[in-house]
Amino acid sequence: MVGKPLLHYFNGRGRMESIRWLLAAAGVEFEEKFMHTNEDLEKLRSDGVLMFQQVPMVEMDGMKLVQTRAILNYIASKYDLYGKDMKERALIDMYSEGLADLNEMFINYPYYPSEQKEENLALMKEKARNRYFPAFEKVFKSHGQEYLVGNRLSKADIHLAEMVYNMEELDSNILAGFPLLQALKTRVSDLPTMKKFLQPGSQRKPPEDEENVLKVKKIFNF
Ligand SMILES: N[C@@H](CCC(=O)N[C@@H](CS)C(=O)NCC(=O)O)C(=O)O
Repeated sequence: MVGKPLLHYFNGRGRMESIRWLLAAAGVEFEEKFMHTNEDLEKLRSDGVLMFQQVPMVEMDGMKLVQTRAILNYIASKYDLYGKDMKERALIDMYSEGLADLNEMFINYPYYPSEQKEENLALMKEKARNRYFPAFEKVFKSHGQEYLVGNRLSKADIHLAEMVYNMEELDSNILAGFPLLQALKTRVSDLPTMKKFLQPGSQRKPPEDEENVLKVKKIFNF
């Protein structure tokens, strides 16, 4: 029997969180091995299992996968969350990359010094409200379907739902004026696999707090 995917990262959201969401959506159970210290990271490096000396790393199907997007694409291909043809895949990639740009801001902002943190927070909310959310609302409006591409669930829907959750944590009113994004959020949250993942105390990580930020800074020496 093939074992569960094993996720190597720190015990926080960061770049691994989208991987957790996608595995959950696919109904795949996974295990996690957390790095708590810089020694834990150095141990992985000296074991030679991190191709570019970086995490996330996911052990899956006999591979030791690195590079977040490569990992996401593998999971999406394997669990049929990547469209039915090249054109659908191109759209899914386009939407996912837009969300990855916003996610990059989301991942990084907790680690800035407080003044810059406030600036980045404001910029990120502005971009969500005025650039990314209107673009996705327009996609739904244009085709009137339940999911972004091909009228069936894809990785792009999962990344979008994750981002909606993230942004709502920062501004509970951010979905005002985006009824179709609200509907997507509900649809994804109601998937049986996501219900389990999203319930309190499940594998969804809490927001990065100051204590975790300090721990992460120590792990990566910055
Ligand atoms: N492009 C890579 C970036 C990975 C990355 O920057 N990982 C950070 C932790 S979130 C890391 O390992 N930093 C240590 C380093 O770069 O030496 C990906 O998407 O996986």
